Amino acid sequence: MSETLTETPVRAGNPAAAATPPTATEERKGLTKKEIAADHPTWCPGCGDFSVLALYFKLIEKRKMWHEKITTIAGIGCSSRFPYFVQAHGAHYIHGRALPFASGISLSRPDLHVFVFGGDGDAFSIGGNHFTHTARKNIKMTYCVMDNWVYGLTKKQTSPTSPLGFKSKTDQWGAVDYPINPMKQAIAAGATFVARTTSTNPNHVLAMMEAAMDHDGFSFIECLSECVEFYEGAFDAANPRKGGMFNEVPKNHDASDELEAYKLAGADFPGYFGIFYKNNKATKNAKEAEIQRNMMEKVKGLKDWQILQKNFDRMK
Ligand SMILES: Cc1ncc(C[n+]2csc(CCOP(=O)(O)OP(=O)(O)O)c2C)c(N)n1
Ligand code: SF4
Ligand SMILES: [Mg+2]
Repeated sequence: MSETLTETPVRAGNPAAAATPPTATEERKGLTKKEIAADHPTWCPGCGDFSVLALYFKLIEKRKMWHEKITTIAGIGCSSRFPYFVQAHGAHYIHGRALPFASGISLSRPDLHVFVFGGDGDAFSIGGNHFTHTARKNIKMTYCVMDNWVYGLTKKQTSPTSPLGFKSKTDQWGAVDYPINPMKQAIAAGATFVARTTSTNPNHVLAMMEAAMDHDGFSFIECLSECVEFYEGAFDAANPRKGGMFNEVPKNHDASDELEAYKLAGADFPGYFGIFYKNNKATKNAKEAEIQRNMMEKVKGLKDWQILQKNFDRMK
């Protein structure tokens, strides 16, 4: 993201303002972790979500971002409490509806980067359709799904990523529904950046967040984040400290190859970690900005009321 150091006022929907280069001579410093941390997180001790939050702070500090250039959006769930803990603009929105809310911000504020955090239930159950459409429209934002394979906030129901046989309050005899594969889902839906990481590998989480933020389009990260309360040990097989394996995406993987990415996504758990897929397609943001530029050209020199009148005259 090259605009993080600009102080140029940007009017909503004014693409010309967004193109203004950053003021490199600016003396204002970026935020420190201390400045960006709000309330103490209310998560259970040991929850994987702590690590994701700490790395988000690190990202903000490392990339020298300012309050007005960050916005943190979430739906509902333990993971979706995220924006409460960030001392910047953000919203804890409706369950499953974080993406449409974030889309509005992204499309009207090209000068900032929108981050969305949430859970597997929020993303793939109630928010499943929003996920598909935001991905296919390639709306610029970073969506980090903190996948714990369970509904944590509501105390252990089966989620769309819970594996077969998982015993929960909604499946007392073990889950019978086939789980979705978030990586396959994201690739198939048209996300232009698809990565996978795990909260137990901080350097890797930070690297994925940075790469996602720098991507001009809809960037999706599946971040395994253990719910120590309702699904303890779910990701041990992906954690070398617990005897598991952390396999990075092979060095020779061609991330521009959709089919290859899909194959990687099909590997048995713990699978691979890294960038599976990356494609530089035009964003909806860019397309809408162009439409707006053309429109502004057509009405050049006219006052607002004259433009309005022209529209009403045309509708007659
Ligand atoms: C419309 C609506 N339906 C259901 C709920 C109840 N509810 C709150 S969070 C949640 C699931 C959370 O699971 P997930 O998104 O995986 O987040 P986690 O708590 O695991 O981080 C549900 C079903 C709600 N708040 N709103
Ligand atoms: S219930 Fe699970 S997901 Fe929620 S805060 Fe506790 S450990 Fe984390
Ligand atoms: Mg969950």
